[in-house]
Amino acid sequence: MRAPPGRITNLALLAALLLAVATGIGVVAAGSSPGRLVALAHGVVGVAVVLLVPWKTRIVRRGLRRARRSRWASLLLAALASITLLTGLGYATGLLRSVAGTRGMWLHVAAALTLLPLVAWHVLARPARPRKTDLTRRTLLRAGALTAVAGGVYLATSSVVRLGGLPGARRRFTGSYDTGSFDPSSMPSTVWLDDRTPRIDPAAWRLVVADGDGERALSLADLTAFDTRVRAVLDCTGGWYAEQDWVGAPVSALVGSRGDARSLLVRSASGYWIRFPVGDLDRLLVATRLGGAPLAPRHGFPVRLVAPGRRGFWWVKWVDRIELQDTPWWWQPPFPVT
Ligand SMILES: Nc1nc2c(c(=O)[nH]1)N[C@H]1C(S)=C(S)[C@@H](COP(=O)(O)O)O[C@H]1N2
Ligand SMILES: [Mo]
Repeated sequence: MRAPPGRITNLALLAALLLAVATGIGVVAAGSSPGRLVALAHGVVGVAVVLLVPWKTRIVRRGLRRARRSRWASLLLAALASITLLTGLGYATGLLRSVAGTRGMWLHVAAALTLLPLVAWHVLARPARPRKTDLTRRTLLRAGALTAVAGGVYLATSSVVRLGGLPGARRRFTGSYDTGSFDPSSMPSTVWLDDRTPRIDPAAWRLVVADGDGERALSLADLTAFDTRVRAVLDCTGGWYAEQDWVGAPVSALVGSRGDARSLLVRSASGYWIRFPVGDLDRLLVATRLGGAPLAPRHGFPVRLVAPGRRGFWWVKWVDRIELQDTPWWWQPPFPVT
């Protein structure tokens, strides 16, 4: 394709970046199969950004010749964008799983989050204003061609990964790699942001259950009396997953009258909390055991939530209260804030 006018390239790049952010957030949220499509879209959008790089480079060269003082910010932006793309591609293929002991997925997300304010500044400082006349058949054809080529390159890359037996072929659709399945001692333990393992005295600890009938405090012995087994995949947005056998009490056996409740608030002794749609209730387990043994403190002792089909950040550790509420489940920050 002949190079489009610079303004069109800039607008295309901006559109691709916005899509990359939207689908990226989608992948972080996705825990079950329908999320596959979002992950696929994220990959294709990433390739589209790479395809736009040669055209953008021409614009950047012209800009640099003007030697503006803000050029350092622009170069930083370019560097962060490259890191985001390289760590994304590296983690997806498995060619670059970690850098200096830090998981590539984490670097990808961190670079992308740092990039966002810079992109916002860049768009404000050098606005590429769309014109009504941009929406020609030609532009649409170009956009279609770019999407098709990006899709083709994505498919070709994933075939190479599969046929070449690269580690990337063994990751889940979320991008995560198996780390310690059926071997709890080699399963990583993570916190979402800055949480800490609280010191808990199991004898004094209680799980408070609040529902339409009031509040009850259950002891650890009350909970270990249950032995429902659930095999489920814990998939952390940091890029690893582990399938394990969990044993504990089904939430549906602990809560009584549901009344008109719309959500279940699950709170940790650490202050961490998350709200589930009430429709999830029958799938949730308050786990007391992992792989046949009591939970390790770092994995949530005395009890932690098991939420099959949901990403790791829903699996609240060190649970001390579950409460049915009338509040809709989406009435919470899109991701936990601690
Ligand atoms: N209380 C609390 N529970 C939490 C978190 C946290 O920060 N605090 N992190 C969540 C995240 S992001 C993940 S991936 C899983 C990790 O579980 P693990 O440490 O047992 O592997 O716990 C979840 N439960
Ligand atoms: Mo996580």
